[in-house]
Amino acid sequence: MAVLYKSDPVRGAIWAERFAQRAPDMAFRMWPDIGDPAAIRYLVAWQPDDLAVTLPNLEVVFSIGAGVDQLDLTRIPAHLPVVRMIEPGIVDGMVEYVTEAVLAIHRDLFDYALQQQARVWKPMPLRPAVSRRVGVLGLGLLGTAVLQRLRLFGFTCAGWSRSRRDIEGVECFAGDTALDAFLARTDVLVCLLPLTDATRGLLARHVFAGLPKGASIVHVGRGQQLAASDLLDAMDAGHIHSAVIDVTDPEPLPFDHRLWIQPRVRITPHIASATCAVTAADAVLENLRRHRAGKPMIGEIDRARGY
Ligand code: NDP
Ligand code: OXD
Repeated sequence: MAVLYKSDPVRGAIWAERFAQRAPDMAFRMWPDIGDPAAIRYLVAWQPDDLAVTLPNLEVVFSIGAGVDQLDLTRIPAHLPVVRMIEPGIVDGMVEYVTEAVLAIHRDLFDYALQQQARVWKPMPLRPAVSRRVGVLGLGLLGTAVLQRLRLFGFTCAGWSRSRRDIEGVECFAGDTALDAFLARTDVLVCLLPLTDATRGLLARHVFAGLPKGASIVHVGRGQQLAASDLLDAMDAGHIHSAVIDVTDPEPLPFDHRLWIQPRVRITPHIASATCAVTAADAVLENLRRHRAGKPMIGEIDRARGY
């Protein structure tokens, strides 16, 4: 019985070592050296291409990332469970990234960077964290972890999800009908939604208009959720103050894109978080054990919902 890994080979070497230590009975194959295709029961990949169709005895497809939007679910036979990556490394990285971004916005670092360029020494009033209302779109694994950390700084926190959630110290909004009320109370909007048909293009004109004047954006979901030209228009109009953007459409962001040159936009190349090879291998090993024992796996997606 074998696992086929199709992703970054450098990290793959760490996975191979972990599997050899912790599951010596399970052969670990690294694409394109797949060996006997009939022996492969589990596939770990960012993009499986047509492997999910051609491997005759495949039992589960594991996404190497937290998101699954990069998978073409129509090319994964309906009987195969699809499992996303849930491991502590991704959570820690995202909490760090969003916390830094929210603090940079809160402490006016975009304005101070511009002042520095102009050699201007001009303190601005210091606002208490409680007066800054942070709102997170998406209250899943990552959104919840981010809010739990931001609360510790004293920010006034809220979140929005599809179904109703209950997170201590966080005002929770649910469903499309609650979106406007959520936006109206949000000074720093963080997007941690999965990309689905319902969230594609969500960060657009009406969302920016629904935020209070002077609000800022931290976008760490997926590039296709953001209408970049609407954001730039809202910034040019002075309605949105600043934006931290980790995901763009397309990636890489084209050299001549206007986002690069807007002085209150900070761009990073989709690095907000990433799986940590050791803990990711452990997460898949745990799911293999569960699957073999007939137990539910952690992170199995609902294909109908798309996440
Ligand atoms: P989860 O699946 O755990 O959570 C998703 C959340 O989004 C849930 O609360 C869900 O609502 C909510 N949601 C989904 N669709 C809608 C909708 N139409 N309306 C309102 N709420 C909705 O995902 P994670 O927290 O693990 O990850 C979120 C995303 O972060 C990933 O899909 C990926 O795109 C992105 N990501 C980005 C990374 C980066 O480096 N930039 C790294 C890792 C992930 P409900 O609770 O009701 O189900
Ligand atoms: C992920 C990502 O989904 O890296 O894991 O964006």
